[in-house]
Amino acid sequence: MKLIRALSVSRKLCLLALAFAIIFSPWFDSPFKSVFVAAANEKDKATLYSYKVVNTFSHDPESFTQGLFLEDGILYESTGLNGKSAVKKIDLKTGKVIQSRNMQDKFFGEGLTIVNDKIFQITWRSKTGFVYDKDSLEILRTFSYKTQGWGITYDGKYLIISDGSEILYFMDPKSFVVVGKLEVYNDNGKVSKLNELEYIDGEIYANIWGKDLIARIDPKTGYVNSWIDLTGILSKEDRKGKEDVLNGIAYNPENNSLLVTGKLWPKIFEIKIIEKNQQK
Ligand SMILES: [Ca+2]
Repeated sequence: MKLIRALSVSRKLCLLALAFAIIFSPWFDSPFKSVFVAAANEKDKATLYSYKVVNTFSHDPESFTQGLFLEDGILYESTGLNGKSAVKKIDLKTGKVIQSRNMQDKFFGEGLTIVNDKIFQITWRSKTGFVYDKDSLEILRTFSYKTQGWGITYDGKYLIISDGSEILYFMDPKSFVVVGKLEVYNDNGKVSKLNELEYIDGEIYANIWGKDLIARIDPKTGYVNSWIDLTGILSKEDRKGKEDVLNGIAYNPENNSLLVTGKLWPKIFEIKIIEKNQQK
């Protein structure tokens, strides 16, 4: 299914767009698609970026990181695992937990993002999302969705949710209606296992589950414009044996850097992106 993100706020138009996509989805899976992808290759080949660590912060090695967001020097982190899931506010520089709210054992926390004065958090298999007051961490309401929940970010208008596949879902943050879906692909076909997300300056950044790799996705087409290869970022010395995969991207607008960490990683890395001038 190709881009069917409905831009109109009119529910009627959204429904029409969805109907259009459903009707024509087989057509988009036809050879026309490969022609389209080939054309995109000629114009815009994915760039491979590397990284430079500019700062290192401590990270709780017991935190099974699922979502990360930075605002005003405070790191908002969502952690997973049943019985260990929580939403935390952390002083980035000291690593000290300022405030935290544990989730019920039945919930496995996943991504989180901030929209104005509210925190939006999703869960893995419960099809349940939570809206918290950003200051008090009180639960204001819950919402539901039809897929698994992996990552979530906000583009200024819609929540964008990943479910571990190649599809990103665009959801209205007030009505919780999914207004569109985006298939993510590159020159080799669909790009799946999209996990933690961060919307930065007109692009969607996504961890690829199981890899030290971030895709930078064009939100209009779903095409992966470039990759950030984070291979080796957590050194052998920092690996004690139980660290899991990269799974946290936050953006620091103060110096245009990224903050990245992983599940049970002892460190958060502040990085600058460096072009490798290589093709993926
Ligand atoms: Ca994030």
